[in-house]
Amino acid sequence: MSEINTLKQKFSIPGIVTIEPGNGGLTRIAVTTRDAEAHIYLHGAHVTHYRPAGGKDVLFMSGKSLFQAGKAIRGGVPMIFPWFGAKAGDSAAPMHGFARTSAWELTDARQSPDGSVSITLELASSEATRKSWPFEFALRYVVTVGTTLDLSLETRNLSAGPITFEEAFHTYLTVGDVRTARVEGLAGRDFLDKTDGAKRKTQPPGPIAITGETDRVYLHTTDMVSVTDTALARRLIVDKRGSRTTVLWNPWIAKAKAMADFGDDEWPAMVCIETANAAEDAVTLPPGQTHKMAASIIAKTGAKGDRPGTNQWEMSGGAKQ
Ligand code: TA6
Repeated sequence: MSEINTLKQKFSIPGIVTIEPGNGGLTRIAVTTRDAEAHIYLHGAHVTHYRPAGGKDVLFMSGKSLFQAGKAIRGGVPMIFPWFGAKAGDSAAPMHGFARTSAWELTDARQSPDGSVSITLELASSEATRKSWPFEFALRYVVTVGTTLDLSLETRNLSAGPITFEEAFHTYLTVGDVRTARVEGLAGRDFLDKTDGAKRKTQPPGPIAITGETDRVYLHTTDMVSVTDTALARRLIVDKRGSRTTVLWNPWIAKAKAMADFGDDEWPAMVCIETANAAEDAVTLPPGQTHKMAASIIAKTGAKGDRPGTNQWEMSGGAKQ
């Protein structure tokens, strides 16, 4: 029996969750609830689509993305682990780690009483991962599809000693026009400016306008970030827990042209707000311990939205990691 049929038998929920061949024939989980729909590929545990009921697509997907083994999908929410960007001291290692090009295992699909659907995918260390990262680990990624898109990644250290890793939900948000969008929630934070030799700078007060290639790693920030998109008359909010880094990226014109899997004219339609632990915020985890990073992606149409620069989990009384 095919992989898809086996998975369908075990995990499908009639009318809510199905498993199907997606782009490039890659196995895709399709979730449809009264509140939203989403697509998640086993390849890279990659969320490629999330649309709240009655709303517009929240995640940007490049029309030129590849869908093939060994290649990252361009758009949606690439899963970045265990290093961010280039691997220090190993130019042959894949950018952004191996998690986004690995085959993850679907291990659970369930609907909650509130109607949201949680999909669990797992990835464990293997001969393949040890080649570039000689440590034992287990990842558990829970994607919850409802009125918000909630992502939760647990990393368990199965090694005899501590492990140090970087991680990110490299989230591509759809905007009507990045040139008129404004990003809030990062004022006063230090960042590494990757368009300027990774120089350390401090974000001035006020909303951020994107006026050129922008590639900034904001450090030691646990705050919610919002993108006010006047072109689509909505605010997209990325709230988070267990993350101390936020990355802001738009390739702009030249970089867009330089990416074969990204349309030359696609850069105005996206901005990445990445929930991460990277650079100085890399995580060091003792043996046997587990670290959790979570994000909540919220689309508010026309509303004033939440006050940026705070953490909704805290405001709702949730524990802060
Ligand atoms: O998160 C921003 C960034 O690190 C940029 O420097 C750019 O490289 C982007 O990620 C995309 O990386 P990728 O390997 O997916 O082409």
